[in-house]
Amino acid sequence: MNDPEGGRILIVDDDPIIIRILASALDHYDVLMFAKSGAEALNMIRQYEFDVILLDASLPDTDGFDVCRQLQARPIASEARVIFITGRTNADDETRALNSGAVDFIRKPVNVEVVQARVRTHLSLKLATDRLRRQSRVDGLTGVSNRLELETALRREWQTARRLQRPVSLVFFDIDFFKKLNDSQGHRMGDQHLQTVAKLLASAAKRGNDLVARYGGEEFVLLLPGAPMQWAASVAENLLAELAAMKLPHHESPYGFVTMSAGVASEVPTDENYERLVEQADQALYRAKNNRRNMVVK
Ligand code: GH3
Ligand code: MG
Ligand code: MG
Ligand code: MG
Repeated sequence: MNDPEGGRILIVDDDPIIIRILASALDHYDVLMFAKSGAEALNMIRQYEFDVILLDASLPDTDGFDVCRQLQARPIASEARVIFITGRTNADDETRALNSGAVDFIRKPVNVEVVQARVRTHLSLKLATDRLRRQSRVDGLTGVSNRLELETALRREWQTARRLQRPVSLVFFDIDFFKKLNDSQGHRMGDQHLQTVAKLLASAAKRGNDLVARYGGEEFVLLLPGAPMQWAASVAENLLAELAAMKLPHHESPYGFVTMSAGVASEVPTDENYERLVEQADQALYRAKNNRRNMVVK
């Protein structure tokens, strides 16, 4: 089995000899850091994201079990895989380690090849899980977020906005006469247009928590937390104008080129019901479609 690409590893041990042995066994990984106490380890874990943590059970200030339990309480750091390394011979320790959230347990004196093999296995699993999690949030064709990710983000931003009493805006976009575009230019060309539109919308998601998602076939959503209605509407107007200016040919459309319609909704949350915002944006889009299309309705 090959060593996986990447890998950020933290070694926690108060014994400098052990640190030296493990460091040279694992020096081919991207990031290798060391901590000599529980406090030092927790401090590093607060600052950096590790994939695998090799954790000594006996530390000067606390024990590894306690460090491991504290790790589980942190949402990000808890994803690091913890492997205990200990000189203790007590059989209960192995159970305690596994029950406190560790994935593996190695006894001292360490066999370097065993450490390498176990780190390799756990790191591969961790990186594969990360990859799958990333993929599960992204739309395969366009690379923007998928609907599931939009719903997660919207729920989170709705709560934040409710606490801060600021608006959340949502814009629904739908490409006009897309079925006719597919029929006349072929599905592959249709796919390319979807990618073009996704890229255009992504360019408008400028701030940290802005998000673009593909909501369905040729329907996209732009989530703009903290943006008032007028701001979201003008972002939408600009995007429609930019798409129209590309003049992507569409002979079955009365416009002669590819256009899209948009519906905007904005609200300062007063309750839990974020779905209302989705319905309002969707209804505004529907009005744009029943009007002349290639327009923004709010
Ligand atoms: P309107 O202006 O009212 O929005 O009309 P429309 O034709 O765009 O809307 P309609 O909902 O009738 O058609 C959407 C089309 O989008 C139908 C479907 O074949 C196409 N579509 C959905 N997903 C994909 C995809 O992944 N790739 C391609 N090429 N086409 C898709
Ligand atoms: Mg120790
Ligand atoms: Mg459409
Ligand atoms: Mg549609």
